Amino acid sequence: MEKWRAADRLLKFSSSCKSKQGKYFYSVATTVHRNPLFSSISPDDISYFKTILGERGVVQDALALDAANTDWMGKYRGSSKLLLQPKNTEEVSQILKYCNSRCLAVVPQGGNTGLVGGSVPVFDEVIINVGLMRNILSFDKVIVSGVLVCEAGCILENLISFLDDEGFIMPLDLGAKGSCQIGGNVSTNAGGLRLLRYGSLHGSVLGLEAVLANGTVLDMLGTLRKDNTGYDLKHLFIGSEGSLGIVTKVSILTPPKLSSVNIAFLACEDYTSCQKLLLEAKKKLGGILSAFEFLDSDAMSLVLKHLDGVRNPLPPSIHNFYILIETTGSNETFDKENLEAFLLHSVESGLVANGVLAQDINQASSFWHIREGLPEALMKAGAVYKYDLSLPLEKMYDLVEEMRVQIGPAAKVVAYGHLGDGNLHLNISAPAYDDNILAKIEPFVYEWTSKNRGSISAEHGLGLMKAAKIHYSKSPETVRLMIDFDYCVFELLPDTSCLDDNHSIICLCLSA
Ligand code: 2HG
Ligand code: ZN
Repeated sequence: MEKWRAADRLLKFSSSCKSKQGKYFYSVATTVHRNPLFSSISPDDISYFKTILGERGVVQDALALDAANTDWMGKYRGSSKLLLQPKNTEEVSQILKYCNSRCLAVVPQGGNTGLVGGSVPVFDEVIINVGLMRNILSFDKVIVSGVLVCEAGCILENLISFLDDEGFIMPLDLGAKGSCQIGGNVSTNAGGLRLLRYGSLHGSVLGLEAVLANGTVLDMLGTLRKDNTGYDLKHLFIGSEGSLGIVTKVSILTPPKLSSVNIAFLACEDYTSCQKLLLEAKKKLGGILSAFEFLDSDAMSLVLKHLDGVRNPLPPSIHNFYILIETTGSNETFDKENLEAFLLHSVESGLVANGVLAQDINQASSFWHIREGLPEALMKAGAVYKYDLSLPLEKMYDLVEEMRVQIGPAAKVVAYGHLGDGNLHLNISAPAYDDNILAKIEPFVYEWTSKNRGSISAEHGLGLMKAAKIHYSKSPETVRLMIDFDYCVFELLPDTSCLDDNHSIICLCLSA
């Protein structure tokens, strides 16, 4: 049998030829082929899983499978016939050990809210959904102050409200919080709305537990701030999208909740003003600045059109850009005065054309709803091509404008994102998926990003959509090392089957 090493696996992804067993996805040259070395589920496999998980943990119901096979956007669809729902780490370990011995491909799944086709099967992989592993194991608010240890299936919003009652907050917040799970957040290194203030999960995750492909449980669930004993391997699991193992538990450092939160919704006439405003906000609001989000006028029109109950808080004239600024601090009077003075100065200096400060919590959440509702509004508008890019701030909007010229009237180019983090969400909205539109977007968008030394995935991961595009953001040597490393992990595991080809049985991503 032909032996492909990991490098060949990536080449397979980038092949554009189509065959009967290949699948074509909404991205140029992403045609993948089912690895013939993988087995198919047999009745004996089902019986075995029932002995580990009981009847309820082995799901073969068509409706449930349909949901688990399909991603949030309805864009990526697998054909798995089996969904497993382990209740603890030991069960995850037994499942993986067995799948490895039988050469059954698996896909780990969390809340299935990912946007790059990483959380659903490509073909008939066994879906391992950790959603039943949702216990909070400990919360230390006294000794180490704010260390939360929980299982991977905890829904982010539940953790947020648990911590709120304890007087703390999650360092991570994102629009999908109602469904996404912390294990998926960690596996994809989700960024979100608070990264500007609290940094990435590489900073706040203190430890984790993960299960490798052969069932080995790696206990790295430390709660220490400092630990320099050898390689800090947890970082490899943060953002590796399930390719090295399934994250089953995490420990996270959570900051104390601060009492004064203020939110302003502003309009700017040009992108240069947005950039200058960010610089000014960093200088003048410094430590209390907790979010700096932007959307352009096409994004605003779209959200007003497609989301019920959303209204523009500013007078009806259309501005070119909108900025949401949030401050979080501990001195109510001082923080509010500080933000008001900043806004006044920004209006007087011409950076801000118009603006409003939220007067109460309802108004504050209605401002956030405009920004957080954008992905849903885009879904309602029709087909959407999504690009999650890190770019140098000064170049970011040039790409949007060039893309508009490139695409013409066939589709709407909508831009928003975490301006404070240099993260653009470039969305191209069309009435239906159309190869002619796609051909205008790709590879242009990737080449442009690469040329400007940006990243083709700022916070969503590579998934199936971008696995073969990694070279646009990483040098050949770096990719080579990643592949060697991945290979090495699996090579070193005793009793690991299916290593000849597509050696990682956990071949795709655990979605947020
Ligand atoms: C957000 O920031 C998410 O709202 C989704 O990362 C981005 O819809 C997108 O492209
Ligand atoms: Zn985002």
